[in-house]
Amino acid sequence: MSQVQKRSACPLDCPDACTLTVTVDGDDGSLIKVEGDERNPMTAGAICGKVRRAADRIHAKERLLQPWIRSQPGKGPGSFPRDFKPATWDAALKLVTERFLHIAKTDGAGAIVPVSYGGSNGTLTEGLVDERLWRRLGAARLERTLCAAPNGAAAQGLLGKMPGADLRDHIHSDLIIVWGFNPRASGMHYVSILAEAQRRGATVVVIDPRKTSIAKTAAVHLAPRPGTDVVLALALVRELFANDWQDTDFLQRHTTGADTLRAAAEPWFPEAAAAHTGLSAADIRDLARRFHEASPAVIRLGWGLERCRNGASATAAILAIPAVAGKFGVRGGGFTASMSRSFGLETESAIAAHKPSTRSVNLSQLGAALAPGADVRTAAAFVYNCNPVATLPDQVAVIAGLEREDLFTVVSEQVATDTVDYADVVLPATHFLEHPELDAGYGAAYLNSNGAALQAPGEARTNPVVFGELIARLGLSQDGDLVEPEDLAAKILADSDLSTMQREQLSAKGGTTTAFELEKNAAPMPFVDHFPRTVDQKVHLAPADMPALYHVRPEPEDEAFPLALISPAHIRLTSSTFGESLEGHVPLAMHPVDLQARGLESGDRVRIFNALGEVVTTVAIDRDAPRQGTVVLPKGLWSRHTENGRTSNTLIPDHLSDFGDGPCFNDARVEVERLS
Ligand SMILES: Nc1nc2c(c(=O)[nH]1)N[C@H]1C(S)=C(S)[C@@H](COP(=O)(O)OP(=O)(O)OC[C@H]3O[C@@H](n4cnc5c(=O)[nH]c(N)nc54)[C@H](O)[C@@H]3O)O[C@H]1N2
Ligand SMILES: Nc1nc2c(c(=O)[nH]1)N[C@H]1C(S)=C(S)[C@@H](COP(=O)(O)OP(=O)(O)OC[C@H]3O[C@@H](n4cnc5c(=O)[nH]c(N)nc54)[C@H](O)[C@@H]3O)O[C@H]1N2
Ligand SMILES: [Mo]
Repeated sequence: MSQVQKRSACPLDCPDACTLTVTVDGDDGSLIKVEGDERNPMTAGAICGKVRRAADRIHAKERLLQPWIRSQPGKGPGSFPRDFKPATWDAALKLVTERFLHIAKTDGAGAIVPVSYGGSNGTLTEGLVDERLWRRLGAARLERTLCAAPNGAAAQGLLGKMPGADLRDHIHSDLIIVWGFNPRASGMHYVSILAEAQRRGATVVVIDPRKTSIAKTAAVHLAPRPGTDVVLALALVRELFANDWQDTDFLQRHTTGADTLRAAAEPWFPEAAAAHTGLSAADIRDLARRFHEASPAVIRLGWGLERCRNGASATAAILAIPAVAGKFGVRGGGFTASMSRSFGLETESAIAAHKPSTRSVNLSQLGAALAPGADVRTAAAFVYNCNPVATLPDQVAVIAGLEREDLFTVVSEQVATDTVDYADVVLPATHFLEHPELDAGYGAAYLNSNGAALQAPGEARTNPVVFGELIARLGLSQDGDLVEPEDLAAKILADSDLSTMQREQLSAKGGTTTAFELEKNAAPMPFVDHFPRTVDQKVHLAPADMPALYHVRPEPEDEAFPLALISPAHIRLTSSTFGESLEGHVPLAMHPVDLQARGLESGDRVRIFNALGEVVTTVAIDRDAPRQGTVVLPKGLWSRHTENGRTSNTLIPDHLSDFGDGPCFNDARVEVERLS
């Protein structure tokens, strides 16, 4: 048997953007193995089990291999494939075209709602040909706020989304605060970076309501109550000013709004912050002192803390800390949040369509938009790059919307997810190894561009092909439309601000390039190589268009539901992706004292409930132990992972964050009781 090695890269929703070598059978092109390679030095040859076992998804029994059309009503669990008949692509797309044209004529095209997120997609399969279709059709505009919206609003307001320190530079740090990030599950290569930094003598501080594996090896672990980070960060800012530890020179030269920030922080003296966060005043004082004294000192900002009513304010206050303390300008100092803006990819002219002024729908409130009594009727939903039944807030409302037999729902998917049970038309989609992709990492500052490593199985088609075909069938094609992935990628790269060096590297290094200057072999540094992308290139500590920033919204307190529910990443899943291969029910993790108070023992069957609904599963004492008063049921679970088919999302309210209109997954408050 001959073997052929192909280059690829992982676009899954993870900061690490691993470069891959895919070994295929030279005769039939079938997959032999997927390995990490060295082109991206952060991958350094190692990848996670999810992608090493890519064959499990590619050949899953749940894999969709042909289009299907609903033949009888019965939307809901078990409907697929029971209520469906196999169809040709022609018949399936004909039906979609007819229904869309009819809706456009009767309700108006704004009644058609695209439902996509695309965290696990690069630029070629999300927001490109699909976006061209929705704009030209005049479909509802989707606000893709499901993740990083509060974080993004804060990073935009303060810094114009300036990328922070390169993650690999953290090995030079003396103090690293890992704040609301769990790399063991969410981006494993940072675990080795932390270990290397510790070996070199760095102090690691973890701020997380759970004692995660990195918290166990850290010098300091602070476990605040979920959603209280804004107060902790403001208290640290206050301590810096109160002790005259602020970097006055940096504040004057590189920031605006320091006085406003200082005033907002003023009420949060350590004792007040301790009462609010559940930490001790001594620990808060100690952390401020450590951050002041250490250099280089850096904050690795995760996403756990943005998912609440104060999410943008929390992110903003944390991003302000290194500016106040003057921690920039040294390698391994400052902060690292999302690195996704390292490459300035520009898609507008490849999309080639104007944004219509149709109604907008916030993905985080899809349930409300689909409700029968909604202000504007939604007549059709086209789901792709998203698994709304598993991942959106207020699951009960989302399901109620999708159950409507008068809603025409198209689902384009790789595998039969819970959402497929609510479809009218099912379209089989390609896996990332089966389509070309162009993707910038949001942790590792790498840009990957590659062709398909494998042939698509059955009749699976790539997103650009499907949306291109729909554009043609709907009569929306225009001369000069780019449709081939290679042409689209070339156009996007031509329009981007990649340097000549990066362009050369991209072709020479087999489809991967970095934000590094090769000659220097050193990553660009904030306030040395680049500056905030605000109008005056300064940090806007109190952005003019965010006047209510740092106003602390109170706890979503409810005596009947005293436990805070958080739903962090599961190590075996990527959001809900790979749910098909996770077996058994997933337990709720609880603190021993909370178990005891309810007469519960590990392994008991329980009902987790609030006013929105209930989840039935078991309880356990988890090794990533949550603090007292906080319970954990991971995100991304499928209906098969609990006894009653509901997941944490059933318990999550659909109110939005302070800025960015993001979901507030961590504002869920619940009670737990034993079932016999
Ligand atoms: N294996 C795997 N990897 C993933 C994902 C996955 O689902 N599985 N998801 C990907 C995606 S979409 C994203 S956005 C990233 C997310 O990556 P992370 O930032 O790691 O996101 P989470 O797992 O949601 O939360 C991280 C940590 O924050 C803690 N946390 C929760 N609430 C709070 C809070 O209020 N304050 C503080 N300080 N900490 C809190 C949680 O206990 C958790 O340990 O990971 C990506 N990588
Ligand atoms: N309870 C709770 N829920 C959460 C969160 C939380 O903290 N708590 N966090 C949220 C976060 S951080 C995120 S990012 C979201 C993610 O929410 P989603 O985007 O809904 O989650 P994914 O599992 O990434 O779903 C992507 C789906 O797209 C499919 N897909 C992948 N590639 C393609 C393609 O090329 N074409 C087509 N047609 N389909 C494709 C995959 O098979 C997968 O089923 O979930 C959010 N949900
Ligand atoms: Mo995410």
